[in-house]
Amino acid sequence: MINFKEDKELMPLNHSCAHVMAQAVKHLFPNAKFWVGPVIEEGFYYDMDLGDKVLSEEDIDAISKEMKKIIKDGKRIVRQEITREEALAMFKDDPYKIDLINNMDDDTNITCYTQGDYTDLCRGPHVETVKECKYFKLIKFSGAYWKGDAKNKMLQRIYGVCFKTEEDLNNHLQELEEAKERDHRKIGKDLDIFMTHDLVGKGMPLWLPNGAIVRKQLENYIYEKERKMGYKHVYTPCVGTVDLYKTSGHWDHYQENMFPKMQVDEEEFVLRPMNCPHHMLVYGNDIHSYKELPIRIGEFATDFRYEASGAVKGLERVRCMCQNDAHLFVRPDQIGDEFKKVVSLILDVYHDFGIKNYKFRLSLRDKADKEKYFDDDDMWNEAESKLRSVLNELGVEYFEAIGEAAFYGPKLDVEVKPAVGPEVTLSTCQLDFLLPRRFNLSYIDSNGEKQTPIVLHRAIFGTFDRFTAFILEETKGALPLWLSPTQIKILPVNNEYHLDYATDLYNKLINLDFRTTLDSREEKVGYRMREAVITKTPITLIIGQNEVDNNLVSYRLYGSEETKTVTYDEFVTYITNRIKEYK
Ligand code: TSB
Ligand code: ZN
Repeated sequence: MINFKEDKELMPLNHSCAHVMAQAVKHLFPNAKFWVGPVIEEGFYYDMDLGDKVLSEEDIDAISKEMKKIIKDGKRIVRQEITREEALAMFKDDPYKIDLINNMDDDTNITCYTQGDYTDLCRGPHVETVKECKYFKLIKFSGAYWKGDAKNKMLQRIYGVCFKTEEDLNNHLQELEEAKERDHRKIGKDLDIFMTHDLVGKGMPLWLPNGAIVRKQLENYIYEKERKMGYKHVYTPCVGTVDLYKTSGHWDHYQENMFPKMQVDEEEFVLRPMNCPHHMLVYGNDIHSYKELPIRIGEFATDFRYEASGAVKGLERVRCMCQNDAHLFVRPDQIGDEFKKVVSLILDVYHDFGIKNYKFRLSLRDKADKEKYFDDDDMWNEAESKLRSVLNELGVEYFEAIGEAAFYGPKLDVEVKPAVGPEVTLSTCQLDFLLPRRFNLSYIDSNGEKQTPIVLHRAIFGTFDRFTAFILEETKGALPLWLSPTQIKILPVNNEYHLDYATDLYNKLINLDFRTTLDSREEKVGYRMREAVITKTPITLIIGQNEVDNNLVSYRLYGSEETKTVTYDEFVTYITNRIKEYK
């Protein structure tokens, strides 16, 4: 997808188109007041105050029409430099623009751009005439709080895109349509993976039976891998006291991302946003010798985070999530090895899921920023060079992001691109030199002295929520056999002659733990087959006379028109192998 903000030609074009849109709005709603109309990665938008008016589809159509008129009229876009006083006078009726002007630095060169009867305060750049904005489309509209703050007035926001040619616009609209089809929110609904309900709350999805199967498979899968790597799994409560989070530092540094505290008797609790503090206490429950390290404490742990209401999105960004979390307690000489194991596990998992479109981002500190980063040059230098050398050793491609490290240490994130919206982080591995100190953790070294361990925070799936969203989009809902809620659907061609055999088959497959359903509705087999395709069932068994007479199984794979006929044993071997290979 194009990034409008970074495209040298599309950026000014979309900027001008935002002005044309504002002009059209002003023609239709003369009292409209305007806040900001920037170019963003996905095109442009403009936020405006239309009084009590809430926009409808019809309004958007009317605005589009008016824009076309303005564009046809073809006025030039004229730039003008003005003084602060002139600007304040020019926009005296628009409190939003006055707010912008008042917040500008004294030395700002204030400019405005005029086309016909419309002038906007703006830094530019713009195209020459509004004529160039011919190939545009208003994409969507929504409410948006002024300055993104829920305490402020809700403004109306309209999003759009603009291109240089009709062909580019049409291609883009088609891509958007395809992305919508691939959006996990649509697939999740179509396949009954999850639902949401106002009575439960924003960003709090409910996993339906089909989704619960997928999640359980993911849990079993990663649990096995982690256990083989020596992880010990725990269960800890999804609340902690305020004091716990004061000890960890989250109370001071992470509070804006947390749900507010609640009082129970004399204790003050918060819903936990992270599991690290609990795991620190688990480690501290015993005295440890250097020989025991690394100690790897894992948990499928529920966390709550206050995500902005405009940011929550399906399963991808939620307020109640379950992390595939672990904290690895290591000695300084074990950092490299342990980090390598985590990266190898990430690669291994991505390979099993066939995930190819991702980027590793190594987040390092900005040496000049002594405020943001915990001050220990030797520690940082050593840690960063260790992480780098492990990545090079593994031949992993990555990019470095200076100034993106956490306060407590460098980290490695895996970035992926969802069908709709900006990139998100899936896996993460974060080095931490501070938290073990805050909790006074120690191990006894070979000289009998107390030392402080170092912690690696890591989540391979990130959260089950986000990972499921991602995998639904990657597969367009056609999940691999081992993950699919229903693996096999059996269709007897004619119940009178084939149902007994089909039922027998069904019982045998269920006993072997294959997720099987029997569709013996009195509908034509073609109709039932089409439905199996719509629900993206990986394997459909078609049982007719030949199968009954010769004790055979005929099957069709999702996405294929071909029917294969084999013996029951051959069929079981085939699916068993496919599941083993995560195919
Ligand atoms: C890895 N303490 C560490 C942990 O030990 C931690 O919490 N790291 S995190 O903040 O980066 O979160 C871990 C992962 O959770 C992220 O990599 C991301 O994949 C996922 N995640 C974060 N916020 C959300 C959210 N709102 N919805 C869904 N998943 C999320
Ligand atoms: Zn953690």
